[in-house]
Amino acid sequence: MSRRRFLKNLSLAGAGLAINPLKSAAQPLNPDPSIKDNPLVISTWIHGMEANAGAWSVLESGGDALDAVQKGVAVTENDLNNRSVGLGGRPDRDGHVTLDACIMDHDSRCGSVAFLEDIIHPIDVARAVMEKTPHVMLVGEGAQKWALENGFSKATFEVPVPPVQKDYEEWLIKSEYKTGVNVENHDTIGMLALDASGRMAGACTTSGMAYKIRGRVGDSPIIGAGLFIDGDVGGATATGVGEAMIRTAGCASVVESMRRGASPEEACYDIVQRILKKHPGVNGMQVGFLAMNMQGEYGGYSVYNGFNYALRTKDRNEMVDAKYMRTWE
Ligand code: SD4
Repeated sequence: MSRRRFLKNLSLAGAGLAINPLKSAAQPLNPDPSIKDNPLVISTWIHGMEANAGAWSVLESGGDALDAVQKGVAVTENDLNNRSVGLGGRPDRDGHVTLDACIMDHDSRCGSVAFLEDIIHPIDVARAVMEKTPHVMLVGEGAQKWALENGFSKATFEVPVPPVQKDYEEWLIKSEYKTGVNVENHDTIGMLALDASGRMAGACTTSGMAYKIRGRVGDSPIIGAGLFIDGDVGGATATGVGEAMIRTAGCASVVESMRRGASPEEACYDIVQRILKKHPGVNGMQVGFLAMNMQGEYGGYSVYNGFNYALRTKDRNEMVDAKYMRTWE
């Protein structure tokens, strides 16, 4: 039934009813669900390979999915050469690097920080918010104050890091602002892991859009937008232009599609379709989703070609190309 629904959607898209037919390069959905094999971990983009290695060190010894995703994405946060995650990221238009992150587990426990400055590992603060406060989300000055009172410290190096500061000063000359995450400009890390005991967790962390308006927060720290886990169903995470994920409650929608019987790939396809239908303004902007169900099936789908994700199981350690709706010219 669900297969028929998706095939029907595809033919509607081809007939130009759902999206611009000239731009469409919709790829057919995988007829065979991916191999069931846990523990496993998937994460966005090429830096996911190293992040997965961090997560795998926890998963392979029978560790908990929550510890695995925290340790995994922290690897990317630590990489000062990454321009969209952690303190090596690009600043807002006023020159400040502001970080967003969240974490969620099997039992719907979650923690989040947004608009956080000068802390190397926002994902650790997000987990601490989850475990030590009655709240889900802390932002800005308050989040930093709470972090400093709870054992975190400020980075002792220069932020933005010098090459980023140099780029920023060049950018200031024109101050041309594009709310863009296109195929050349992306890097947020979203990660989903299923551990040997069948428990799932996810994490997402980013420095957000380069040169954003000061105070802008994207989807990545918003539970249901950039990340969502439901231990009865599965989980999803996202990368790309966060406004599109927030408007559609993107990752929560993916999980709800899986709850109704869609495979992870079908569920990601479904939300990409909805975003294209409701937000024609995503032209030229990348949006990609990853999903995994509790059976260990996984998949991804994006607006444009070029979105890939890192996969680690006991037999596989590789990049996988996500399916996509349109080709980037
Ligand atoms: C945001 N979703 O802040 C993030 C940006 C991103 O790859 O994913 N970049 O909107």
